[in-house]
Amino acid sequence: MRIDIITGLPALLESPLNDSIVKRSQTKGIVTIAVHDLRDYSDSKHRNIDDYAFGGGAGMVMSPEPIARCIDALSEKRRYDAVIYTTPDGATFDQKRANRLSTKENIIILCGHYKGVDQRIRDKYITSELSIGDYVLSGGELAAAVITDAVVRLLPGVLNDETSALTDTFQDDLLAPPVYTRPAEWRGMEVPPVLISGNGPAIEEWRMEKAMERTKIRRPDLWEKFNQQGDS
Ligand code: 6GU
Repeated sequence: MRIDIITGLPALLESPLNDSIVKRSQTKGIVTIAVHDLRDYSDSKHRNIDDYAFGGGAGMVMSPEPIARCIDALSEKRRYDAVIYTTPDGATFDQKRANRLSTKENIIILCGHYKGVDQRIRDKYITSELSIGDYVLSGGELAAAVITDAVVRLLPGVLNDETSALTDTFQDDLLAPPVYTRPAEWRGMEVPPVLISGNGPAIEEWRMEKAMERTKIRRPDLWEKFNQQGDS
């Protein structure tokens, strides 16, 4: 898979993409992530990428030309399956969307900034608009890093058995069960005995029970969805 991220603030993406699992999957050649500095596509002397909003009002708007140049240059090299724009007024990103995106070959993520991009860019280039939740960030870079991380860890070969995405919270509409590590007794608190029983099926049953209990209490919305699976 290839992910091209277009941003006015490339430094914000540096460490999230160059550490841990996302870094390792790039080293392994499973994904190529390229960050493009929008200022490199500016036609102005001061490398401006934004301008005043027509009609007035506070806040700058990202200019269309640098973005169009960047997307056009990329599109000459390969065909893109999706051109995503990160914006608080987009559809909420979730595990289902992560799963879907992980099957794409080439995607572009355009990071929104200031008051957003000129609407004509959204009309002409963008295939989907994504938000990572109902709160406002200073820019779309952190959202792009979140989306990239969630997608990359699903790619075949990125995770091993121990970190398998199959047991992730949300993958089956259930939260993950509690986990414990050594020591078995710590500051007077003990690990649930079943986990050190060696009884595989009993452990699985315990984990399922705890996952359901947690989901029911913490996320009644997910619990309802879980119970509707298999209905109809
Ligand atoms: Cl994608 N961008 C910004 N600026 N704020 C957000 C967001 C995106 N998702 C949630 N809040």
